[in-house]
Amino acid sequence: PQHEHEFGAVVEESRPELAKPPMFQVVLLNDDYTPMEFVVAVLQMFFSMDFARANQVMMHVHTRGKGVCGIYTREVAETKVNQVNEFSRSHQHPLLCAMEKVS
Ligand code: TYC
Repeated sequence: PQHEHEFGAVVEESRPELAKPPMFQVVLLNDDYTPMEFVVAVLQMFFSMDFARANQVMMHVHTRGKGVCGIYTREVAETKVNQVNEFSRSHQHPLLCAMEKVS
């Protein structure tokens, strides 16, 4: 709560945290056609990964079928999914990005 100090300053005290928002994993799915270099570029551009990390995650998806790109609140996750899928479609690649609620 806010408190007015005796000299007029408004002091913000700490207050209990609100309930934690639901979190969502953004995942990439493997397919047989999207070039590996394109997936690596997507991970660097939309998920701020360096080249080495992007290659690790791409190879995880390639060998395991699916991989986590990041964990975000609902709106951020939705935006990432839409941006990645629109970008992939605009380059005629079938790469699929999706979101999954955590726990
Ligand atoms: N399997 C693809 C290939 O061999 C590469 C790939 C990796 C595609 C990850 C999608 O999410 C993906 N060219």
